[in-house]
Amino acid sequence: MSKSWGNRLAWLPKLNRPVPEGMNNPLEIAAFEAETYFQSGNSGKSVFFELYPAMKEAYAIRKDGDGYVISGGQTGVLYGVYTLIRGIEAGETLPEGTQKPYYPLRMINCWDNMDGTVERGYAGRSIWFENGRFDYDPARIRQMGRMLASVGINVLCINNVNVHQPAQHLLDTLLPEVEEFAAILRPFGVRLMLSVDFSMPLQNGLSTADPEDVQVQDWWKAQAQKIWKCVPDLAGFLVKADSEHRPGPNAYNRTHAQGANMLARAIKPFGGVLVWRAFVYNCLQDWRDTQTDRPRAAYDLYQPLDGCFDENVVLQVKYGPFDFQVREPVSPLLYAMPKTPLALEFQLAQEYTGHQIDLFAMPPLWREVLDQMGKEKVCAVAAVSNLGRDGNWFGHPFAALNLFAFGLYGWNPDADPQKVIAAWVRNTYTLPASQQDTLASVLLGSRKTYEKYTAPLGLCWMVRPESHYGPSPYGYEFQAWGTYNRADCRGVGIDRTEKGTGYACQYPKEWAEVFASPQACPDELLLFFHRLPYSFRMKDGRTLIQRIYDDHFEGCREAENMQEALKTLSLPEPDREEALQRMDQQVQNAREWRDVINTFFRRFSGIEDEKGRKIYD
Ligand code: GCW
Repeated sequence: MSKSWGNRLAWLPKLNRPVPEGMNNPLEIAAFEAETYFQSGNSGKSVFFELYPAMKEAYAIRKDGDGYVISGGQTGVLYGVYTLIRGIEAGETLPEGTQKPYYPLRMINCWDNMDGTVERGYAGRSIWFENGRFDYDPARIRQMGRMLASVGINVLCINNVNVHQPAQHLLDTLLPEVEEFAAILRPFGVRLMLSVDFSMPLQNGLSTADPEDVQVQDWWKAQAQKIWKCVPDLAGFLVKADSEHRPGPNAYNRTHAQGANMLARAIKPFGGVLVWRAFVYNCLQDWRDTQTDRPRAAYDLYQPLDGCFDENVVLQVKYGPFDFQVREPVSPLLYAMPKTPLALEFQLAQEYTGHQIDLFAMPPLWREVLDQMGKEKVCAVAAVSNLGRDGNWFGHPFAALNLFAFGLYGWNPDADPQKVIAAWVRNTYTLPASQQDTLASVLLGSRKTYEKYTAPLGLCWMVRPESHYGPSPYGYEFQAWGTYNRADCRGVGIDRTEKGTGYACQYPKEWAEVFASPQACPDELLLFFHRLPYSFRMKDGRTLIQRIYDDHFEGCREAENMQEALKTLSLPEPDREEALQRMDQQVQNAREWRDVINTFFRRFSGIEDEKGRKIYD
């Protein structure tokens, strides 16, 4: 647990007065924020508002003499104030013209359980659940609302997609408390969403949860009526069905479209959106089975259903076909569902990317994903939360960057990672310019560094099973999760081309061709698509094995360099101490990865490092 910052915001420390309890109007909050900011060191500026309710989340900012005029909808004006302050802090020019979010739904998915634990949470316990009930400090929830609004995030799903009891009661007996919680976030333009359990009718006296059963349909309709009566602006439901032992329509021989549409129809009269996750695969695979290939699963299941979903269903697809790995190709499903509204799912929680101990700034990864798939393929973005009860909200003070950046990408999916990272640094710390640049460049390179010292070239799944931190190259090899590298003395990787599992054929032709050829395939995805001998020649002339050794030595050296760079920064406490302490753990982790991976591959390949560096026996 990190030292407490009290209820400080994670960025924009100049907004140092908490929004008072009872201030429930976005315009009033906007005025309060402007006053707080312009009084603290930027005096003399006045900010006027022009309200155009029809503009909703949109806004425009113009200079007016010595001050500014912000015109927009209720929430738009609030967003406008935050954009103005962020822009001044970052030294950016004001955005010109009317600003609208590119994606109407910008969702944070919290995997919070009601016992207070957070699945894959690395920032402490849940901020709002404990002991099977709501338990929170309203002032902290208001601070969270501010943070979300300050980067334009508008939906918060508050409970784990793996719905564990008593979370079902969020939909019945706990509804008044859901509304109390919703009311705190409402003025900040944040609407709640709830994860629901598909089998809920079974726990409520029905003998089936079959989506084609009229009683089941009526039960959900009645439920929806009660729910929206209590929380009139609930954004909708999020569902994980038939995945990792969660119940779903399969049990009744129904398709995912039938399952999703039944729920969507129940909530449609209230404007609810049904977000249905596409993270479905066989998690009871036999490692001896080389035909079943987990990355194929989502496409095989959902692509034939394109066009079968109701209009208020959003199919939420993880960016890669596996599971938030450091490097995966973009999920082929994102190209294959033109008639279905899709949401792109990211994971801010660093489950596979360093547990908010190792630095992993995500914007470069998102940039690649959005560029490869085309931003218009989806109508919404979602991200698994990295928030927790820790004093600094994120465990690592720099992990705040990922939530900040996610919000900005929801508005502008063309954003440049370098600019977004620089903006976060400047919005968070007052440092000499050269130190700001140092921190920004450490963050910008952090994903590449992490990638170099962990699983090589798109191989995935070399983490320790269960915890997903630290190396275990054969840890997943004989397990049921469909996560194999099949390394042996002849080579490594799985052939996913036409001659192999055929996964590469799920892509549109231009990508299928690139991925099908080891010569054309980008180096960083080589071992995702191909099984290759250690002597394979890479584009730059190195052998595959030499590239693996080089990357691991380099990645670890880069982590050591990052540590040296961070030591030179005059960050405020407790951030400095926390960042350096975590950096120390990261360096140890990087050394462990380097040595384990290099030894693993040398043992199999029998090939020495050309440069004679230390590889253990
Ligand atoms: O990455 C996996 C995680 C599970 C998670 C699942 C999912 C919520 O290991 O903890 O469950 O993904 O996305 O549903």
